[in-house]
Amino acid sequence: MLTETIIDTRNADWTIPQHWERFTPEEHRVWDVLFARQSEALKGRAVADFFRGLDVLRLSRPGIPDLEELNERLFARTGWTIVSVPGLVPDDVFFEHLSKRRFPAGNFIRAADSLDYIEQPDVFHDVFGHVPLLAQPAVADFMQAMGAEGLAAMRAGALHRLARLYWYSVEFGLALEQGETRIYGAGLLSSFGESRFALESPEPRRSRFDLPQVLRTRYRSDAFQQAYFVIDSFDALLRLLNDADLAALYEELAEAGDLDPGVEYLP
Ligand code: HBI
Ligand code: FE
Repeated sequence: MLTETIIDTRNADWTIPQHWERFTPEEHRVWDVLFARQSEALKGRAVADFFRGLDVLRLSRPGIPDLEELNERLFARTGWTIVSVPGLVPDDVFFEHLSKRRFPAGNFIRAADSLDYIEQPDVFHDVFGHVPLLAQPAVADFMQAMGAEGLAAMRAGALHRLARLYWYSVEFGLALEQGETRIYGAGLLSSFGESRFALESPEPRRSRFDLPQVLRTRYRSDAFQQAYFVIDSFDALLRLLNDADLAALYEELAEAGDLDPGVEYLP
């Protein structure tokens, strides 16, 4: 029998060194293919701020971004830093990072033969999907506030509600821009199929963003969404979170039932 000694080099906050030099040419190529395909797919679909932030990712070398170089640019814009983690981290660790303006990125990339399928957020989702908008000041502040609210929701036993807010904004949010609906959620920005589906399919429901409704709406993480919520602007979203008394809302909603994302809700 073979015995292996696994040396756990993880830090308490689950961060690990990126070891950029250890990515293979094949892994860098997967990033480049995804980057080119997705930048093209998002033309006319993503919010303007996404394209403004995308140059943060145009580094001196192609391939998976070297976080040291990326962080110099991102930090200069909004004070955010990307840290490497092995994959999904516990909720408290995740929110603690956000509350300190650090975004955890999975230190691996999907395989070349399954460009559209990932079980866990990889470096393409985390960096291509989240970083460009972290260069936008209102989103940068919103994400930090989500970190603090995540920790508070855990203490209040209401993490499922905060998770819905995160899901329907940060991951799958839509925004109105000059009368057109656009994508800003990272789950959409990094998905070839759902970036089209979210805007063009007649199937899903698209409602104006309403905080109590969002907090009550269930979601699926294993299929395209059946409901999307549309914000007016990032400033409006940030204001909404700053002005909300989430603890009071959680109490108020304790009696209200959950909503099915596939069913129209009439307030
Ligand atoms: N960990 N690496 C990583 N990335 C996430 O997006 C993430 C996580 N842990 C928990 C978590 N997300 C969820 O709690 C939030 O999406 C609500
Ligand atoms: Fe994400």
